[in-house]
Amino acid sequence: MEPLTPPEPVTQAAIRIDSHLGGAHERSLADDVLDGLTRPFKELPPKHFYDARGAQLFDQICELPEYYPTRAERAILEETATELATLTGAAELVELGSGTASKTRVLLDALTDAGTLVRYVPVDVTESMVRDCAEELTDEYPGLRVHGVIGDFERHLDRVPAAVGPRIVAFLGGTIGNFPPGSRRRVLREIAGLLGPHDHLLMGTDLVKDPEVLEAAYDDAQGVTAEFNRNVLRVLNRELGADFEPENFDHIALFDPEHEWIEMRLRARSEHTTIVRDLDLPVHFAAGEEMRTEISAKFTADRLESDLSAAELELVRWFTDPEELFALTLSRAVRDPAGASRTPG
Ligand code: AVJ
Repeated sequence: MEPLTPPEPVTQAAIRIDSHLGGAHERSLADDVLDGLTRPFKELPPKHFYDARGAQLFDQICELPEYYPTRAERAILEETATELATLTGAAELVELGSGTASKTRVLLDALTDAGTLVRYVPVDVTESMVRDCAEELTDEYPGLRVHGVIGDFERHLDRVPAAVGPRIVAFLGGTIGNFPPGSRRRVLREIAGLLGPHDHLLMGTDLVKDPEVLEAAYDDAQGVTAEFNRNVLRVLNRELGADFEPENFDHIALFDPEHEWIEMRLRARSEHTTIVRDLDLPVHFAAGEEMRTEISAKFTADRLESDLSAAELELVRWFTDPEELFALTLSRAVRDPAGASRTPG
């Protein structure tokens, strides 16, 4: 029998989960559909790919031979985790878009070995992912506290709890590339707002390379990415009572060399009109009409540094894999950005 311990002044459960979705999230899907499908060039934002099936398909994508980013990023993390733990002394890892947290363990291991780890804060829109990984990680890392935030990192970053010590905010996988340049800088500025003077941002970004390699990564031979792309139509059918026939759309992935991003589109095979019942919205497609479903920006070191500095972030370290496919960067908030040059000594 365990002896009874006296009650602590504050009891600290290992897991706490806050949910900020519900009604507001559904509205954002409806708003995005209304806004995106009534334009001359139709467009849907990529965040709506990730229902349970979409999240599963994305996990399958990460295992595909053509999809190198996940493997490259993991290799860099494995190579640098010990150094990251030393550089940051982090007590806390906040992970934006945590998903299944599979790469997270590499960092949690290094922070455990360094003896600094106290808490993990996963932030993700997929509720089941946050709950499952909280259970698994508190089992795997005795003494670890998990404070999950179910929410959208474009809207709920202010719900991230106050830091318990030096913090790493991890934004892995290259997801920052989903934002076009203007909103990318806005998102980075908001993330910078999570960083105190002892904190760091650890961000993964895919790099510009041979267009054939890029396009293959987004148009795999097995057709998993095509299914992932069409899945967004299934989400609209279920959530908004639309009547899309996903098989009536072809998957397209193209590298745009001017913008340096991959574009995914769905191309209507024939002329038709879909009704989005919950919005009373008829949507007409011409034969061959294309709808943009994702951009995935590819970076150069220069472009990344200028995006970071626009968000008042400065690069501390740049890590890449031997083939320079992918980059992992550690940065911190610029201290006193306005008055820095006037401060003596
Ligand atoms: C999760 C946004 C990083 O852009 O590579 C994978 C999503 N789309 N295959 C990416 C994705 C098609 C992925 N991110």
